[in-house]
Amino acid sequence: MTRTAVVTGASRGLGAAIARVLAEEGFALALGARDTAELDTLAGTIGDEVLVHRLDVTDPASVAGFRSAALAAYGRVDLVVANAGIGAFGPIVGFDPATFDQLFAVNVRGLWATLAAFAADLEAAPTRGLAVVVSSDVSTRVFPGGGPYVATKFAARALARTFQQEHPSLRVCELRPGATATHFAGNHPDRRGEGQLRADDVADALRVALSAPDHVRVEELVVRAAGQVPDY
Ligand code: NJP
Repeated sequence: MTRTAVVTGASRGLGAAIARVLAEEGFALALGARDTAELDTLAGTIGDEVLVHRLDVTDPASVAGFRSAALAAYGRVDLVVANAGIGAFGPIVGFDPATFDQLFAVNVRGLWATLAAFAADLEAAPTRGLAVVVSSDVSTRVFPGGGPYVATKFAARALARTFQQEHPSLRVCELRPGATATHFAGNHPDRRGEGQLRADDVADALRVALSAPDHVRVEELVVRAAGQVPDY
């Protein structure tokens, strides 16, 4: 039977690139994001077994609806890619409170809601369930102007690791991209600097975790552009 993957934040950027890799690897897909027009366009280019569903990870009912749609279509979930995320940067003093709340609503509460919604399905999967948490290379380091965003990614790492401890039969992989040319934080994929990855570079790295046999857990993948000055 075909393995099934769900991807949050699949309408563009890393989520869309990961969806393409998963389709190549033979997964049936359920793709979620708020922009269903972009999802439809993507689905039309990557294969036949692709379900698209409007998803806002900040809304528990929306996450539940996404799960129901995936299960109705495929009856199983082998892989969850919790990728939906937003970025905003600025010093702690003067940071906009509404933006602060939105960062945590999407990057932390949305991640929690996604993992919680699909935990039992991953445990019931015929293969050893895999949860991929897209955090960041800044899930273990800080920099001035990164405060609130970086805090969400430290939190994402904490949730990923706790989820692994609470579900030892599953495999949790924290995917930690460095700067990547996407629409993230008002950037544009066409403006890729030397210190930036392509979304495809990050998605390709995930193949290591996807191809690992059931008894192997790839816990963490950190991917940075060779042109990025290392800052550990
Ligand atoms: O960004 P972008 P990336 N509910 O803006 C979706 C992390 N990361 O691909 O809802 C559901 O091109 C949005 O869809 P839509 C980053 O923190 C990146 O770079 O239609 N989905 C879109 O598909 C994030 O966790 C860099 O607007 C929601 C997607 O999220 C992940 O990579 C570096 C949503 C964002 O696509 C993907 O970001 C790094 C919601 N409420 C970590 N809100 C980097 N690019 O440099 C947004 O270290 N989305």
